[in-house]
Amino acid sequence: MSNCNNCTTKYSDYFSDELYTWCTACGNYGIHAAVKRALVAENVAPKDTLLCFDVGCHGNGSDKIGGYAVHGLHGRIIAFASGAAMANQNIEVIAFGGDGGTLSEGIGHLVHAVRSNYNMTFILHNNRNYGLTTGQASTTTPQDTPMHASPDGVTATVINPVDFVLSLEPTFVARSFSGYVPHMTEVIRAGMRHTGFSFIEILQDCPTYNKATPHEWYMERVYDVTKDSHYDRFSLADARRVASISNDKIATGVLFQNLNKKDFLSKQLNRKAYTTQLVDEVQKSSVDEFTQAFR
Ligand SMILES: Cc1ncc(C[n+]2csc(CCOP(=O)(O)OP(=O)(O)O)c2C)c(N)n1
Repeated sequence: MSNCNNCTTKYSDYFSDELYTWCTACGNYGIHAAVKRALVAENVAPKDTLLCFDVGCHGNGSDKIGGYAVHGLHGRIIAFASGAAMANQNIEVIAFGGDGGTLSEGIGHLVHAVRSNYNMTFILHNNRNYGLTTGQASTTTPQDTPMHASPDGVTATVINPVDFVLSLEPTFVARSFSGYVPHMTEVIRAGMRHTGFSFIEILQDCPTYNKATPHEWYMERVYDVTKDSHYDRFSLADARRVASISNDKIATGVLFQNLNKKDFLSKQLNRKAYTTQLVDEVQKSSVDEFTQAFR
């Protein structure tokens, strides 16, 4: 599985003994497998990884994978993860969020993380609904689809996450499908290798609540646009042209990359002289001592 010569990280290093609670055929299983494969292929040991989960069905996977993990507040995981990535650039920070939490409650964090170009990878689990709270419409639910709490459908317009992020001058935008583990793995690896904010949308199966666009619907439409030799992933115009999710075709792959824009920390002139990480510079004290004051 790994393609480096001196790899020491094994797939089993990311195993967990916890019981999965996701529905049968949930896309989260495939996404977890791809994340583990990507970490192993990039030879990142669990001790060097921080996996940051938002609240949602996907977030309930936080203890189903080895390594350091954080389960944050709904919609706020990008804020936490970007801070962690800046505090210690020696760790691989990957954050996960649902379309509900990321594109409603937390949309401001997404906007500013893209603009700031924090050096981290963000994986959007786009199952086109609020899954954990039993299938309410999110910003990516197709218009007029009957959902829990909106049986007549919602009339608000839909956000296309890739199109939206492309409007913010991003440095890395990719898309994949939860039914295709090897493809997700390669896209996630590319995102991990990119310096800056890597935005990856995974179109995620939700057999329980997303009846409008089931597994077969995606299977018939997804294709890797980057296999086309005319496609230029450094062209914003090319990416915007293929961003839409039509009833016909859905482009996947690394859709856009800008290698010329520096990440947030590299642009901080006041950090130029430092050889240490931010985390080395804070005064360490016991949390116990701090909480004593409130007991
Ligand atoms: C600030 C806040 N708002 C709402 C909730 C309730 N809540 C918890 S999980 C959830 C649904 C999450 O949906 P999504 O982010 O799409 O993730 P999924 O469950 O589909 O993976 C909601 C609304 C909450 N915990 N905190």
